Amino acid sequence: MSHPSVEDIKRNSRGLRGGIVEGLRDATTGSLSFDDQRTIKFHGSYQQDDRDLRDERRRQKLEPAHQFMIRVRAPGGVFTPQQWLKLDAIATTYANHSLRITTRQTFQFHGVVKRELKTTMQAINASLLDTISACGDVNRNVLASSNPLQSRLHAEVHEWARRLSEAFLPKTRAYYEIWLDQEKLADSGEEEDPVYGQIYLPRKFKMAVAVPPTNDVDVFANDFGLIAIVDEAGGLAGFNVTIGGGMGASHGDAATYPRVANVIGFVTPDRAIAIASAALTVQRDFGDRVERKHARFKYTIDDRGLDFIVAQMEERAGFKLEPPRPWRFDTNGDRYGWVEGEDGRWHLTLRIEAGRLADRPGAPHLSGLREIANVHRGEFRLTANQNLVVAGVPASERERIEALVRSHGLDDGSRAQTALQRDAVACVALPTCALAMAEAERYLPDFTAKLTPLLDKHGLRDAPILLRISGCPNGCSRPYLGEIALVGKAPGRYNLFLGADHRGQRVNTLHRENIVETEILDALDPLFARYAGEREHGEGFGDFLHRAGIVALPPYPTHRQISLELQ
Ligand code: SRM
Ligand code: SF4
Repeated sequence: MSHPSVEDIKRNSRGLRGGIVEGLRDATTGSLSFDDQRTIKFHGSYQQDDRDLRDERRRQKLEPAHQFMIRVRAPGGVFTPQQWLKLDAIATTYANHSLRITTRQTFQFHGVVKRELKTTMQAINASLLDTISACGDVNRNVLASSNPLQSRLHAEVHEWARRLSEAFLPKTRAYYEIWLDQEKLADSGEEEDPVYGQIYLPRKFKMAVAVPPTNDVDVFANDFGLIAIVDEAGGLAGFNVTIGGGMGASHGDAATYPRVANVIGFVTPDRAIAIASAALTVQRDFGDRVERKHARFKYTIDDRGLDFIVAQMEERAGFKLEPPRPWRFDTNGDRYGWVEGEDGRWHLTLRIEAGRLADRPGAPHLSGLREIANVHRGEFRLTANQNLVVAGVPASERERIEALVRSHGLDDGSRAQTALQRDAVACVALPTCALAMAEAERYLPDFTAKLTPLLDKHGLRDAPILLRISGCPNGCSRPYLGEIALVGKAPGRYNLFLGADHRGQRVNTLHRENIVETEILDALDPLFARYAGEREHGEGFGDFLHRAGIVALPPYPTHRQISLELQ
């Protein structure tokens, strides 16, 4: 039986309701119907199954171990200690006893079974959070720089992430009816949605707000981005606008490729929402609604031409963009440890390996953060590098927080043996991700441990080389912005990419295809040796590989030009 297209499912879903209510009631299966598995994404949840158990259950002629992933909407990734405690309780009551910090500054729960899905959604709502639009063909969780050094600007920029998120929330009341039992209105299913209409966007749409000099949100990997420009008094003058970033690709399909965004101009803050709306609606109207692999804004821009898209945006916004203002990014990483903010409060950035918070032998991280949330009076900020900032700590409280960090082994960052280990990012992959071709999160500690002797051999223990691992080419850890990246091809086999910068402005290049761990280590060893011997002061590994002629810019359309413009 052939399934309806996602476009048809959206059109016939009565404002994203579909048959979810009935499907949740059906106790004969742990699964939802094909259509509802698509519709429920817009409510922030994915149906998955435990892939570690798949073969065994097949042998036993059981249906797969169906379970749901739930993703919270948290623009800019800020949570209160009270919210933290509630999310922690949800993780231990309904999910797999872990909280997963994502590369888009929010939490995912894994392992929620269908009969507890509604209760879990209600519990999330009771923590004054929701999951609306966390997945689906809509504007996704909006990123905001979490650099704690600039407290005043951070607060302002975080507010912009919230505004962008609110401005592009779907208008349907489906979420409230399905999950919170709110009454159906007379026009239920017929709500006017001036932004999304009935068929929403052709594909997901992502926005980020960055504050130079830190590109910790990888703004150039987003469909739409704002780069904060500071005025002479240190206030917000406005934003440079970026469009057309995206990471996803498919192995062996040259029509798909990662792309860094173009910087198209400058707007004052009062025009930011209008220009974001223009970008989103241009993509809504011109994006590909037939081939989902080709439906992201980056392809619309490359197919139609940047000038056409910008002209469309300016017409819809009702103004012309000003020329972009100068900016400079130094890094797309996080800065670990304590820093004092402008307001005299302290902020502690903790390295959380692959964003996974759980209680493991010798590392009771989930419990440790519960203890911290019990005494902390500031906020928690998640970073887009899957790390955590315990933010807004009065000087008098530092010692108490520090003691809890130490006693729960939460000082991963300072314990990491190499700078590479400390900054590495890996996507979830197995066992929950349906699309994973190889391990990522679970492989990260093993792989970085194998790299340590190599780095030591070449005196590179402290070299901040950026490693990113993804279990498949979709690129959820933004691997194409890694100086070294492994992209899963098959169990134990990866494509090795090299040569991004460490500022998120240049994508890397495929270096070796479909290789196993020993081949990866053998490929890196001589490159580390040359880097150690020939690098210039302050030169990053990726930059060195380009200067030494070891890698060239990738052949993707427009990429060369954008990369050169951003240098
Ligand atoms: Fe992603 C699909 C996990 C950030 C590109 N992503 C998925 C799914 C839902 C798999 C699926 O469709 O069945 C993964 C669920 C795994 C699991 O078990 O939890 C998944 N993506 C993640 C997270 C959790 C990775 C992580 O380790 O943190 C991130 C959640 C972000 C969030 O909170 O919203 C995550 N995904 C990203 C990013 C990075 C970013 O946005 O900055 C990208 C690349 C940027 C981009 O969108 O271009 C990304 N995910 C994808 C794609 C490829 C999209 C494309 O244009 O081709 C897919 C596949 C798809 O959509 O068909 C995908
Ligand atoms: Fe899954 Fe692939 Fe995304 Fe990793 S990159 S979480 S394997 S879809």
